Amino acid sequence: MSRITIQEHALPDELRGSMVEYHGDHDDSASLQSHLAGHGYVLLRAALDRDDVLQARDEVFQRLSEVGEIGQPAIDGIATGTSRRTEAHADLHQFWKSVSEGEQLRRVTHGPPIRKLMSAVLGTAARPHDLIYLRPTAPGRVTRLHYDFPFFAGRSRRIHTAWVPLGDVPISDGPLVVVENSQNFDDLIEPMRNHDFASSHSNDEVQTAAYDAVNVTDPVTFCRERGVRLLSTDFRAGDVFIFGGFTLHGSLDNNSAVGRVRLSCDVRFQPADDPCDDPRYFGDDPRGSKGGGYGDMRGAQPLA
Ligand SMILES: O=C(O)CCC(=O)C(=O)O
Repeated sequence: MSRITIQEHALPDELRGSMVEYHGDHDDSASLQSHLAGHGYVLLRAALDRDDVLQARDEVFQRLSEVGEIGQPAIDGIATGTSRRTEAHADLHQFWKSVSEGEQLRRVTHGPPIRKLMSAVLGTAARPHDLIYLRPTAPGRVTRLHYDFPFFAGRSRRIHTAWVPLGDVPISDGPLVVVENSQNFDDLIEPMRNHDFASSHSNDEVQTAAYDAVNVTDPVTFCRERGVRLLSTDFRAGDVFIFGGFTLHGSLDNNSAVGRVRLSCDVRFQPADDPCDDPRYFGDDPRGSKGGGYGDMRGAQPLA
């Protein structure tokens, strides 16, 4: 069995916990919101059609296979350790945009089932951002802990993330992780809540607010100091994990013993009635937080 690590620190058993599954009605807004408020997240099993999700996985990995990064059968997602992406595509921005806008992928991330689910969570008609973050995470890679609020605070303050595993993502492959009870860390949350990100959201400012305070030490020490655990689970294709801007999260390290790339997508939803004119997240070619849109994302860089 693979070692469980986060940012290359072994995760001791006593700091490991399982995310609490939501077993209620997926249409019951009050029940979903109460779970969200209590835990800081909602984990829904089999909320999306598994075959749809696997088709999206296949679509993405076929594109990465065409540039030599993923072996065949592509749907297995095994990294080759090589890449012809830069030779094959002069414009990495356009390449990544086209992968992120694949038809099967968008059916999962923007189709009726997830909209219905997110509308129930928000208690009002929900609208997804046009910009999505598709994350093929090769073995050895990780997402550091951060809060999302600084990125998305602006025109809407009710943005929630739907994190969608595109395939089964066991613990060994470095799925999403959340810090238990982090929705109540007022010392970290209040400065973010009180900051005026609507009028100033330069990338530096946002990155600093999202990452710096929680990464002064490593995640294991951070959790020990606060007396909390890191929560994750073995995700399956069809699951959806939902959280707001004040839940501290990142990923475990991808320690897949077979070299499998962890594939997931994070999609932001907000009330449809809130302004949707933020050029970072809406439009034909959204600029993203850093300004370079899809080309700025980690996924735009070759896997090897
Ligand atoms: O998938 C990951 O590695 C991180 C996802 C994330 O940070 C997010 O959904 O906000």
